[in-house]
Amino acid sequence: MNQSEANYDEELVPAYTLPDPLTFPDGAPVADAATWVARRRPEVLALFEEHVYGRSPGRPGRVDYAVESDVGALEGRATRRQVRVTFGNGEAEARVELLLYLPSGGPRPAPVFLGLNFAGNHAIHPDPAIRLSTAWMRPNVARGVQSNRATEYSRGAVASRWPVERILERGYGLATMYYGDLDPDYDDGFRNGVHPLFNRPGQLGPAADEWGAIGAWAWGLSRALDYLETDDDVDAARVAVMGLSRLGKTALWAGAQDERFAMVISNESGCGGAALSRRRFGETVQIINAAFPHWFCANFKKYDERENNLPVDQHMLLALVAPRPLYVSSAAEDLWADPRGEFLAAKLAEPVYRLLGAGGLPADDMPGLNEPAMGAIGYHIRPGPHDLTDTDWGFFLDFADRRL
Ligand code: GTR
Repeated sequence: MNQSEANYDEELVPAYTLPDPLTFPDGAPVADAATWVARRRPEVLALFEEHVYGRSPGRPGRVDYAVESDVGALEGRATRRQVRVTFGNGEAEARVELLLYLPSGGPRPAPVFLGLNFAGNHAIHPDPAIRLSTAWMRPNVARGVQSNRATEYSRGAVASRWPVERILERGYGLATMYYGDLDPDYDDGFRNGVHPLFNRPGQLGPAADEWGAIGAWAWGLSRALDYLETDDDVDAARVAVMGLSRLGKTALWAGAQDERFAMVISNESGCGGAALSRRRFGETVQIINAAFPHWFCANFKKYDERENNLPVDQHMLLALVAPRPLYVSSAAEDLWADPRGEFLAAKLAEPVYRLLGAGGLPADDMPGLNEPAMGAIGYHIRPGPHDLTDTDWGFFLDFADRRL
């Protein structure tokens, strides 16, 4: 099934009943905040681990940071740090490059946006000092990828998605890593990236309830936060984790698991991200598992064409972020990601936010284009196709000003 064959007709969305985040499997209600925190939240998190993303390990046995810092980057606007992070377990090793910009003359320690990128750190900005990634990349002529490797032509190729100067002017830092450093985005049985660091003796790949690629990318976001906690110029208690599309799914999963993230932003994360699976609008569980068999845990394939059997739906993933500020954004032409399903999931996370005394999403129906609603939960839909744009960032920055 391809994008043109999916359902985009609201009339053809099947009738469905969603599991209730505030009801235990035996029908008992989650009556108060303490019960959510102590019993229901861990239960819901475990359901997502077992059935959707797989369980992830903790920190590896050995982590080294090699830090190179320049206080005069971007014509004096920024301090640029490039951190080579090496993970090891005595046998296997994996290397990840973290790029961090902090605003010169801004508040210290600085709050930071953290997000994975699709095309290598060198592609987010033309800054010639950014190390050119040597990692495997998906083929992409427009981004100057040749034989699965970046070239000089790749520098700044996705700069439109990362308005670095604007983020710095608003007093925030930006930290990013190439997602392929953590796990190259193809179905190879998890022989590369960080997975092998955690194989038990004789284990060749993850069990059916163990992490896939999204699990590994989200794990990497937590490891980036581990580094940020060691950096005195970063306010690690004010890190917003964000991402676009598959990396938006990843940001949500990272924010759900790791409560150190102070804010979570999903940009057009769609199926397996912010969108309700049971709506079967645009991309479905079956479609995504067929196209990307390595993203979720193997158990998730049991729900191909059987969304109603899932013990969770994606509003419950969003509820795991509560009471921390959560922002969900959609694009009007990005029907594949089901904007209405993303809005509804954000709205349906609200009862958990309210139970925790955090407020909610101040919109009863989908707001108009470029009319964000911002409470403890924020949402916007902007015109245009699937992308991460200046408009999106403007709203993320406003939301962070209010809530981070
Ligand atoms: C698509 C996929 C989406 C989304 C997107 C992306 O092919 O179907 O779920 O993740 O890729 O990450 O760009």
